[in-house]
Amino acid sequence: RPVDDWWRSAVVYQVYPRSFADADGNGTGDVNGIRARLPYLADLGIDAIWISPWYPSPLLDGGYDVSDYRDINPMFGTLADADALIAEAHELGLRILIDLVPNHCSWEHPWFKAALAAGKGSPERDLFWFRDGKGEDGSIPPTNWPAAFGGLAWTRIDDGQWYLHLFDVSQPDWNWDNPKVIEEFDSILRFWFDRGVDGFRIDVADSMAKDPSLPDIVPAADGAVTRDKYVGHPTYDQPAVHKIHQRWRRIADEYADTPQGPRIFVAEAWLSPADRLAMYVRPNELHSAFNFDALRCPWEADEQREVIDHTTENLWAVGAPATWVLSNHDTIRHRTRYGRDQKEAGAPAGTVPTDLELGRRRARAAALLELALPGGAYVYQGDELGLYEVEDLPEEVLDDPTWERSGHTIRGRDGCRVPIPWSGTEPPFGFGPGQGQPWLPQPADWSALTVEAEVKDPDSHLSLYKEALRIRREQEALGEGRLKWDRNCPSDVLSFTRDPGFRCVVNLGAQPYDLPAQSEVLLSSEPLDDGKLPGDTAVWLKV
Ligand code: TEU
Repeated sequence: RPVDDWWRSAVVYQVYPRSFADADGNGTGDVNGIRARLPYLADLGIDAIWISPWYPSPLLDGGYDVSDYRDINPMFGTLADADALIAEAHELGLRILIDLVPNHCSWEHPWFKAALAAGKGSPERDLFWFRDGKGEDGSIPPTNWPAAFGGLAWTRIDDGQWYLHLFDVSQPDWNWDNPKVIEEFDSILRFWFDRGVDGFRIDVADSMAKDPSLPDIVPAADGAVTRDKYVGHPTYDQPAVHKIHQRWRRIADEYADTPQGPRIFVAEAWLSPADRLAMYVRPNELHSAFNFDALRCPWEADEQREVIDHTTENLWAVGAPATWVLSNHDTIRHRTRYGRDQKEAGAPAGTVPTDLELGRRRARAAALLELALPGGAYVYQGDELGLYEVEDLPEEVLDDPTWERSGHTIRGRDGCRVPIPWSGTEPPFGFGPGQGQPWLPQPADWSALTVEAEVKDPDSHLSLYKEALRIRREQEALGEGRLKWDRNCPSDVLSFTRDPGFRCVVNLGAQPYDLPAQSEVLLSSEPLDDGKLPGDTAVWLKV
């Protein structure tokens, strides 16, 4: 594969630094913890690591509330540690992507503090969205926009003005119509590119531009004001957002001829249908974008096929690769989703029953499907171990702002952020040195899901991932390219070939399926039964 195109078919491993590995024993993961585990990641067979925000932050939204874009959170380490991590990863052949959070910062960012102090109409306030309220006393918020974690997207301050925060009250939105904001982010990109990072994952890449006339959101038929991203929405997918991405692409391209090769972007934008998402990955914009339609798709053959076709058609039309993702730090882990009634797969933690054994089988099959599809793929830390969503965390440890802002009714995203079990038979499972407990408690039965336990077991989730990634590197057919569906299979079976000489068959139903005779099995997610593919099982064949 041409090295310049590595990102078109890369398997990228997402590290959530708080929960990955704790070198200094304070109960929170850190940069040196990641460094110590780089050999594990290289051995797993991934191409790159994406590290969720590691910047100074009060961690009111897990670090997506950044107070300094050019440093490392002291809880996680130092800039020198980050430099060492980048260098050591590169030596092992692993590329490093970091997280850029351009829609908002933390209320502890010095520019926001200065804006609060500077007062109405000041240039400092113009870096954010400060507005007077409506009504005689200005007590009616400027618009009806809801915030992501509950409540309104506007908060009133002492002098009577309101500021905009599409997410938490602690995350004021930057005003991207202000040239100083634009220049600041140019400089932040260069700061990290110059330190050697290979690219950025762009947080809420569809939201930076707002309709400056600040219209209300159009309520749904029942009058509810939701976060649905309809066409023409005042804060999502505004045409002006593309100008920002085009500008960043030019900056990344300035680095294309350095010995390190191209620097890239992956967009996080919960946008569908796929033709709207495709706008973000046109040749002069971002390189790739997570496909969340696949993440949201139930374990159902027709729907899976439709998402795959729709995604690839739209992305290929603009020359971009597909980028598959099954889980991340915001969603119910897919082992759990697939173990639920598929009509309620994405329901909040603790609200619907889950069959974890069924989820385990399907998650293994889904891994083989994802890694056989054309394009690149993301693996969220712990998915390679078959971790499930921890749905019964004690209320007193819940940390996600969703819990607080929903008035303690929605448990939020902590259940997919529980620290990784590395070794041993009881918590903290080698997450940190000694017996100190991590910031979120791990379930006792994760003793069977530690890296140490799974490395030894050829039938473990980890062994399946390693073998799949090994074969993926070896098979010319995998990675970028096209797929061809096999017609005439039962409706519950997805079967496709990739040239040269590769077939993937996934049985999403319950009835065993007769595999084509004389095919050589490269890998299967469960043992085959006399030439038959059992239900909820995937197989890779050489043809
Ligand atoms: O998430 C963006 C986002 O839109 C999510 O809130 C999404 O709607 C939701 O999680 C779907 O379940 C990003 C980060 O990934 C998330 O962790 C941050 O909280 C958010 O941005 C704000 O920075």
